Amino acid sequence: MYKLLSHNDLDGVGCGILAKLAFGDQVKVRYNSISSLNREVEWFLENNDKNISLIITDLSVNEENEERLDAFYQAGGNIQLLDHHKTALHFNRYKWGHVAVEDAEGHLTSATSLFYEYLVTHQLMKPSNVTAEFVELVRQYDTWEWEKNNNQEARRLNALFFLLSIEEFEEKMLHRLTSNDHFRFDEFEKKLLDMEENKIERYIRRKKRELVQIQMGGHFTGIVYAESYHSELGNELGKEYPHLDYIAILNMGGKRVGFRTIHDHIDVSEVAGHFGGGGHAKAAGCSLTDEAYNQFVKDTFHLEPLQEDAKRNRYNMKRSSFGSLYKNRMEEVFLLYPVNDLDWAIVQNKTKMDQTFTSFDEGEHFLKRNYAVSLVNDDTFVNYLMDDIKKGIE
Ligand SMILES: [Mn+2]
Repeated sequence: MYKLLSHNDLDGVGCGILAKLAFGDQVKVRYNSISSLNREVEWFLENNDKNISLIITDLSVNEENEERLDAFYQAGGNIQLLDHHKTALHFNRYKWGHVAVEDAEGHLTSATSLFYEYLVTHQLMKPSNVTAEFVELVRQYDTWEWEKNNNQEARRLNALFFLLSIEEFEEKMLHRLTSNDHFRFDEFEKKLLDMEENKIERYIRRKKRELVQIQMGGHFTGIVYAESYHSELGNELGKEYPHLDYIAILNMGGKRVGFRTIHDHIDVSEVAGHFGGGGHAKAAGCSLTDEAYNQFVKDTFHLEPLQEDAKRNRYNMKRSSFGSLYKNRMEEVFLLYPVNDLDWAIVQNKTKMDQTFTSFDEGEHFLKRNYAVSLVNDDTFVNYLMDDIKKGIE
C-alpha cells in the first residue's frame, strides 16, 4: 500500500492523479495546505505501519518531522519525499529525499514533473504522450513558464482546476489520461472556460478604476480591494500601471494582503517580510496586522483612484514625435515630447520643466509617480493644440 501526501494546488493534485494512475486502489491520497502537512505526517508516524510506503510531494516537513521521518526510515520504513522548492534542498542529504529545482536540461521542475520522472524511471508507470502533455502543462503553470511561452492551455488547466472540486478534477483527468492519445479540453470545458474568462475580464476592468497609488518604504505601490483572482489582477494592473513597483491586494474579509509585481528588480517577499509575511519574489502575502492596516487601509482610504489612460486615441498617442498630453485631477496639463534624438522634455501648464529624460518611459513614469496623470483623449488634445495656435495668432 502507498500513502501520498501532497499539496492542494494544481501541481500537488497533479501528483495525486499520477499516483492513482500508477497504483490504482493501492494508494490513499490526501491533499494538504502547507500548515496541515505536519499533522498528517505525525498521524502517519504514530500508526507506525511499515507496510505502507509514504510519499510526500510538493511540500516539505518541519525539522521535528524531518528527524522523525529519518528515524522511521532507519528502522526500515519506506518514505520518499519529492519537492522542487529551493527552501527544501536540504532534504537531499537523506536517501529518501529528492529535491531538484531544475532538471538535467536546465528546465525548472514542478512536483508533478519530478514525480512523473520518478514513476517512469522506477518502472512504476509506463510513459505515454497524453500523460507527458498533462505533466508539461502543470509544470509550465507551476513555474510560470506558461507566461513567457504564452501557453494558454496551461493557464486554462489551472482555471479549470479552480472551477471544479478536487474530486471532479481528478476524475476527469484520470479518465482523459487513460482513454485519449493527446491532452485536450472538451467542448463543455472550453465553453465554461470562455465564460469564466469573460467574467474575470469584466472584474479586472472594474478594479482598474479602483486602484489608488501611494509612496511607501521607497516604493510606489498600487492598492486595490479584491477577494479573488489575485494572480490575474496583479498581472493586469501591473501591466496597466508599469510605473508602480508592485500591487497590494487587500482582502478585508480574510484579513490578508497579497503582493504582486511584474518587475524583476522588485522582490515582494521582502515587502511581505516587513509585515511578518513571506512568499516569492513575484508573489507574496501577509496578514493584515495593525501596521499593515494603517499603511494600506487607513492612510489611503481618502485617496481618489488613478485615472486610466485614454485607450482609443488616434492623435494623442504615447511616444509621438508631436508629444503626448497628460492631465491630473487638479486639471494640470503636461506635454511630454522629444526634444532631440536623445532627450524627452515636459511642459507643465505651458512652462518647460528643467528636468529632461533619456526615454519616453522614464518621462512618463516621472509624471505618473509625481503627478498621478493619465493620457487625455483626442478631444482634449486637439483643444490644447487649438489653444496654442490661437495664442500664436493674437
Ligand atoms: Mn509546486
